[in-house]
Amino acid sequence: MSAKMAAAAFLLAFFASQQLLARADVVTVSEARQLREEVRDMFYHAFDGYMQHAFPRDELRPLTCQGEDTLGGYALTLIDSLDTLALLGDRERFGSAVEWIGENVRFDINKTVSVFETTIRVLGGLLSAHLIASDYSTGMKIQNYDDELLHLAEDLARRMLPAFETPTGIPFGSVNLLQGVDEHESQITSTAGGGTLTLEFGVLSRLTNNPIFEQVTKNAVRGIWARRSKINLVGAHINVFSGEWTQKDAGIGTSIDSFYEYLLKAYLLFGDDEYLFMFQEAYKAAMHYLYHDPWYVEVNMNSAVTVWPLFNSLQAFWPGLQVLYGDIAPAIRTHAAFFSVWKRYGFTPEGFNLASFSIQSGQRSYPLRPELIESTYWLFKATRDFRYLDAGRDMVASIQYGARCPCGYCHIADVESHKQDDHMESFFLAETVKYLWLLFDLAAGPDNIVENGPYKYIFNTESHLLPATAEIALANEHCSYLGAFCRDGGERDAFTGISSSYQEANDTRITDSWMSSSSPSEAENSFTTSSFIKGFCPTLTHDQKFGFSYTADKHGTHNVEPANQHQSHSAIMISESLVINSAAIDKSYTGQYPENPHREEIEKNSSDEKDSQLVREQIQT
Ligand code: DMJ
Repeated sequence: MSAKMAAAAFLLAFFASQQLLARADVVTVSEARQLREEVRDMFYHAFDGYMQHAFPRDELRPLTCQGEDTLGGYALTLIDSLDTLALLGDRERFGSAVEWIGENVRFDINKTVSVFETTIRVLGGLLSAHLIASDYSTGMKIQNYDDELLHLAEDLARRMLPAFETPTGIPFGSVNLLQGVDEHESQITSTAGGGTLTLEFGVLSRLTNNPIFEQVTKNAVRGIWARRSKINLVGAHINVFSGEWTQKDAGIGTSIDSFYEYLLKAYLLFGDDEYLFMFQEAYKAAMHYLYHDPWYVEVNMNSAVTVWPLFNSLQAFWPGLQVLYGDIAPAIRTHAAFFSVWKRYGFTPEGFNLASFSIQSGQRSYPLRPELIESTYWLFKATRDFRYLDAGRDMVASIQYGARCPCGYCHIADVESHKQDDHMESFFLAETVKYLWLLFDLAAGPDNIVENGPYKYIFNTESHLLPATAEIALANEHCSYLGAFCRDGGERDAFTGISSSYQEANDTRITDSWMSSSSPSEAENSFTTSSFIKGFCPTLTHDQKFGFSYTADKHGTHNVEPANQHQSHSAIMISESLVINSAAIDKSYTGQYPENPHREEIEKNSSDEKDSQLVREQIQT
């Protein structure tokens, strides 16, 4: 079994690298311009289809040309499309959409909504559009705009605050916008659901001078992080009252993905190094226990035993995140592997089993997800390697050929038969098309506010643009685009604020020499560390961390205690038993892909009987 899986993984990786080596028909700059125009047309086919057939319902049913309410019934797709309209330079539609939303959208409605989805799509959409519409330097300022979207965003966030009233600080998954949390609301939420709120709520706090939004969401992240396992992994689902993990599979995809994303991005946007500290620890553990070059698997968060040898399509954002962190070499390899799955079917299925080398049963669909395109964009931005444009061209072709339908773009129900499904998630316009357009515009010009604009932009997980303005970010006090800027001494000025041009400041190009470094830690060693707080590249070692101490109580739970903010050395305390346990797991974990040869032994000693059962069932599947 193990040999078969290793052989399959090898073949797939080989297949992937061969495909990327075959560069016969490279996208030229003029073709990139054409592709950019084709993507613009894709946007309008879907956007106009939504406006004509579905607006003001939430989402479009693009096969039957109707609308459906999928979130709160407040024109979700229009809100999610706002900053894409601005990015495309469509002043007219952007202006009238902002005006309509300001006049018509209200959140005092008796609807129970997902805190996560409402935050990333609606709050994120409103805030990014507000920041564009209210600022001359974006080139899209709307005359007579009077902060209507900011007021709506604040009202919406206030209505979600009751969700955070839990003993752990981790919010309920859903909240009623009029009445607070329903009496029978589930106490179980996902890690991504509780840990992907900091960017939007943090921006809101900084724009309204009301710290409550930032506080509750940071508290939620601390609540999750404090319950990480002894080997620094988090599970997929947690009880927000008891703090017990109810689903202990750790991974970088489904139910967890954007928890990692927001740790790094909250640091990049706000300059709060507590997030960086958490990210570094979490990232290190993910690369140690989940990464089987070039794939990622899911493991039990306590024992590190592989439970799911599976690529799931949500994992595909990870190489993009690695670019932001500066860990480029593994990002390139993983992207190539993930793209090989796309090439095989024309789309990525929701799940692809790495053991059987086939689509995971019940996970055959492609609901127009952006993640692989997102990583393609970031890798092109970092490397300027035209193979990423080739990949983008392939993706456009697949979507045009397989997903275009009468009134928009359809989900693909089955990536083998390419049967279409009558749905178009709002993230198709917020993210999928946006990343494609950014990719080709970057190759063609570029001519957009992300690349040339007055600020660096951090993308929320729905791809909404959050600018690192002086009001939002602590300018010059942290290293934005951490890895991407830290490898080249010549570019260091870019993030200390002395950059010579905006374009340069937003440029994440890497030089060949960067490629030879396989991890940020290697690069870190070559920099002086003392000036971090003044704005040099972060090179924090554990000894330089301050702010929080992490201790384990007798249950193995990590408690977070505010430490003296002024102390200059770390206050990281790890109990002896914790060190011993981690070492034991480390030793037995050989990293052999995809099964741990000591699995049975670990399972026997593990108290997680139910998990072991799950492992067996899933491996048999
Ligand atoms: C989007 O809503 C966001 O990207 C989220 O982080 C994951 N799911 C979808 C896209 O796949």
